[in-house]
Amino acid sequence: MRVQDLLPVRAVTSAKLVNSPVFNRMGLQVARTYVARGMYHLRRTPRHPEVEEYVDRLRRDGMVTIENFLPSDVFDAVCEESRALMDDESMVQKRMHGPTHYDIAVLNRIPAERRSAIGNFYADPRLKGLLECAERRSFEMECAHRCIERVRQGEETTEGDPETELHSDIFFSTHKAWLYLTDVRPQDGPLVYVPGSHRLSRVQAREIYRHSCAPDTPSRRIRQEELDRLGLAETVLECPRNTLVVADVCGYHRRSVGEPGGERMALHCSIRRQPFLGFLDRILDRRILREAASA
Ligand SMILES: O=C(O)CCC(=O)C(=O)O
Ligand SMILES: [Fe+2]
Repeated sequence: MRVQDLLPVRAVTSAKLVNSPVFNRMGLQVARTYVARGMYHLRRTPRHPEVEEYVDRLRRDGMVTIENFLPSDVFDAVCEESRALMDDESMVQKRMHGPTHYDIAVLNRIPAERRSAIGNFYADPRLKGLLECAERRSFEMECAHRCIERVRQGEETTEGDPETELHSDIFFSTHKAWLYLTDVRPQDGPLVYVPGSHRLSRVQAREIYRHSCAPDTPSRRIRQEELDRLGLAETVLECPRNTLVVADVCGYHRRSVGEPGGERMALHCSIRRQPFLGFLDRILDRRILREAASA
């Protein structure tokens, strides 16, 4: 057994669940959730006045969209570079999520000279500011999971795309961002988010408890009945190209079902820091930065 699989280790790290029916029945997952959310709110937020308005919206709704994020010449260069990389089979990792083709090109594996325009997006101080305020901590963008992402809708299969079920990724505030490089229309399977679902309520705590006692999937699936009780509703993030979306994915979301042939492409970025032991991130980050410097 690996150290990270031990119960006491899982309990204090970012593991989605602790695999102990006994401790979960005693309320461990609910306790982890309350403590992680409490610690999140107690952390001092780095100051980035230039994105204050967006951070306020993100705090209120759990998500924010910013249209025309990049100047058009920078955006065009980003699109051209991204297309060339996604057309190069040697750069792309392909996966199927049920009928959905999910292709990514991981930024750290792309030679620096082939991602100079893309690099401008990830180095944009507004992106870093927004994510740091969202996470309430500072970090280096190089340590986030960054990739070019292409989501293509395939023909219906017996097995559905699990991402199309409304879910919460994880029990603590964790952020994902997408800069859409293509217009996102209903047939392209836009992201759907439930504004306000990132706030922990008693109704949610009860559902978190129920799920932890008999987890069918690591990321909790949300039933319509729960939304009704919370009085919350879904928003479909249909949007024009060059829109930035940042979402707290402990809030409820899903990928909507598009139509075969529908496609969307984005520069994606996912932050998953430790909810309790921030120093572990700093140790890992140092290693990532060292490796990047020696590559
Ligand atoms: O593809 C999407 O829009 C969202 C998929 C999802 O659930 C996630 O990235 O956590
Ligand atoms: Fe998700």
